[in-house]
Amino acid sequence: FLSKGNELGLVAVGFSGGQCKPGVDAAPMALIESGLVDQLKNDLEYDLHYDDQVHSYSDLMPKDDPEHRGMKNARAVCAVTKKLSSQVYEHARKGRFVLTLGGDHSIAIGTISGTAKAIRERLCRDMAVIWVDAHADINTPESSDSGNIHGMPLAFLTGLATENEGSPFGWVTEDKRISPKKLVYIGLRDVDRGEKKILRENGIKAFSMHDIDRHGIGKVMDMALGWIGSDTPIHLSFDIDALDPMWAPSTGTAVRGGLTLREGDFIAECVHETGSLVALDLVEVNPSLEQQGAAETVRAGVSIVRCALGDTLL
Ligand code: B3U
Ligand code: MN
Ligand code: MN
Repeated sequence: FLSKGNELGLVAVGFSGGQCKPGVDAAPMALIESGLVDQLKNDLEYDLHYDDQVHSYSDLMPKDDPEHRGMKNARAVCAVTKKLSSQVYEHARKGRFVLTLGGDHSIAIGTISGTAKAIRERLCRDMAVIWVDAHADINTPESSDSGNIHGMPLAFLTGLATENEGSPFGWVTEDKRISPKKLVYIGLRDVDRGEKKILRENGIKAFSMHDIDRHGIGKVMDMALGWIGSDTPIHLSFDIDALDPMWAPSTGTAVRGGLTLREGDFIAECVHETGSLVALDLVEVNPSLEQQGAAETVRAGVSIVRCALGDTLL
């Protein structure tokens, strides 16, 4: 009921302004060159829709981008995510599955706002988000120590941080947001003190690495999907740093003690099996870091996308 046949909208967002390390902008190209698009077309039989001109977003970059509420590059992130939001919305509105290749995680402001609005209009449903990450990415501009917007997307998307019309993120209005009750985390292990308070006070569902150790990933997926409930459209936002650096070393803020490659794939497979997945983001692959590990990090990313899109072993 959710997506129309095998139609897939692909959006490549080589954007790195949500954090300070260059290189994450090269990820979409690296993922595509390693065969991702061919595999989606030939092995998984998707009908791909790219945007006719591959958008570089560079024409959107402001010349002057002073700090705003302590946020770095607020106007650049705003310009890219606002454009991205309408690209994703257009795909989702037509019933296509939307695959977005990042880019740092600030781009989720664009992707999730786009799908949330389209799903609301098309299916009259509130969408759920599964956020797989070592980090909670829910700092408000005020609670953030770094000022990096890739640590804040969920604050804007849930309405815990808001801006007035005319300010950079004033365009993220109610119709483009999700409820904090419809957000589920998997893989957390590096959460700021202010973020823990936000999670507690808003009753946000989170499965940390501790929970995965205690229950196993199978039980955790049952609980995560049970919390969301059946027949709820799901947007999966997958930060490659959820995986242990053993499997995905080439990422901006690697944290040890993470998911195995199989646990990451398993999460993607379980979400696919619900039949309710409407969109996937794959973010924070940075092929310029840890030269040795770049190829295997890209490979891990390709594998997660394939699993989420219905690749089966048997
Ligand atoms: N919570 C920290 C660190 C961080 C968030 N996301 C990543 N790192 N990748 C922050 O900057 O908000
Ligand atoms: Mn993240
Ligand atoms: Mn992260």
